[in-house]
Amino acid sequence: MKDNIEAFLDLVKERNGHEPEFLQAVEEVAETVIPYIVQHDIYYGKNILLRMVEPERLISFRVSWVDDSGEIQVNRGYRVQMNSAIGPYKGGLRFHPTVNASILKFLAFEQVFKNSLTTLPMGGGKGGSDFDPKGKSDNEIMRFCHAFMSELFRYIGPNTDVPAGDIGVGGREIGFLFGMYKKLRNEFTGVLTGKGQSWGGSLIRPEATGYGTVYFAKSMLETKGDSIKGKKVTVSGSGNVAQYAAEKILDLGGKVLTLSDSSGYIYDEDGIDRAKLAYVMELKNEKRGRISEYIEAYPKAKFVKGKTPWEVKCDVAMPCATQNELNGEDAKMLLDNGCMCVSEGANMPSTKEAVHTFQKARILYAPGKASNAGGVATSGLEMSQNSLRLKWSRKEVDNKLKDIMSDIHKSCLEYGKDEDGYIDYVRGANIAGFVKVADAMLAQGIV
Ligand code: NDP
Ligand code: 2IT
Repeated sequence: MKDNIEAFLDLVKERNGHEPEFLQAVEEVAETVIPYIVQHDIYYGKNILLRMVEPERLISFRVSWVDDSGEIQVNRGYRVQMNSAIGPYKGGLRFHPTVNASILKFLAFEQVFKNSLTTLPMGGGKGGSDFDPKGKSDNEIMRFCHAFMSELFRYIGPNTDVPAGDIGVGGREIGFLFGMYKKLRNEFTGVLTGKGQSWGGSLIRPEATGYGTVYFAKSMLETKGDSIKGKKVTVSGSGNVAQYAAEKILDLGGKVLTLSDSSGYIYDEDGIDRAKLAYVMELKNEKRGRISEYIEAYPKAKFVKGKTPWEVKCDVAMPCATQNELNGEDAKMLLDNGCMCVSEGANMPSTKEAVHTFQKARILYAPGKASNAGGVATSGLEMSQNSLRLKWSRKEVDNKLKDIMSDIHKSCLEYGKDEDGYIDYVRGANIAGFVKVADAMLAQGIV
């Protein structure tokens, strides 16, 4: 078995050796899915995984725009169309200076499995740009988004590829992107998700990733007869996912101790309650400030510069910022401090060492492709509403989101339960996600 996995990874490394994040994501899938393929004749010998690691299409393009001082800026735009076996490509756009082909290929690869898990008919894709939105005026953001879409529009469409938000892309950016797409195509379609409520957006989409991550943690805790109530939770990030994870933790009676951004974390021993969370939402979403400003409003809390929240004692940890933000040392600290559950809101926030540390300690650990799938699932619900030309109520969407997260949890149990009862959510999510896509690929032949 080891030989099979190594031979496969050697081949992937030969072709993508300069893409560490992509290789990390592929390795995790290969380690769990290849043993399953070897045991199942219908998948064996068909090079299905080798086909899945090669994007169906990778588009890279120039984005030129003019900043407020009249200077011409040039950024690089991308869209990775990874797999369309079970539906149109679907996945977010990330605007962050670190964006490159490796990061977007890892995200697109994860997205294929995640979207398959949602039970909805969506293929996988991801895109974005190395554009840095920090410190840009609204007008600069608009000009960049318009320039970006003036090229991307050729490759997407409501039945082809439906982008959405990710780091650095929220409601404001989706509005500008949609506006340019509509103008160029002269069509009002559901080509993007995360739209505003008055022009085709779904209720609960902004909340969905964070809520879903907490619903998933709830399902995990229930396998131990436990709940979120009374739990001390450390959350990283302070963007879209972190904010709504915090809100749902409060709804379910948990205590939120931390939030962070790329400068450091804040620790509020008394808990970040609803009023404090409302302050954070305004600070981050309206004023576009830094999390360190929290201590000006709440001086009893402390700001720890340049560090991540994993040194704070907690029962449950929810990394909701970015990839590889929680390493092996952090995992050990969490375990030493009694952490019993990790539900990932971000994509691949735990390094390989951290994942193995959690699994060895047999705590409840869910990989992002399972626990953060609520965001894209609700994007799928937005697409359905757009096709039907109607709008479901908040309650309807939230109930569907809850059902989907519970179905994802069941799929993980189906493929990830060990004989001694331990649930390997990584194996469960990878195999369940793989089977649906692989079956569709087999049915459609070698294309
Ligand atoms: P936002 O842009 O709203 O927020 C990102 C947060 O993460 C900010 O607090 C940001 O801090 C922090 N962050 C970003 N890069 C780094 C870094 N290199 N080191 C430390 N902190 C960092 O993005 P989202 O909340 O939407 O996304 C967060 C994570 O969740 C990402 O991994 C994304 O892929 C994933 N995700 C998002 C979904 C969605 O629907 N939006 C769905 C599923 C997953 P700063 O302001 O300092 O950059
Ligand atoms: O990583 C993700 O799942 C997202 N950024 C959301 C993608 C989407 O299409 O809603």
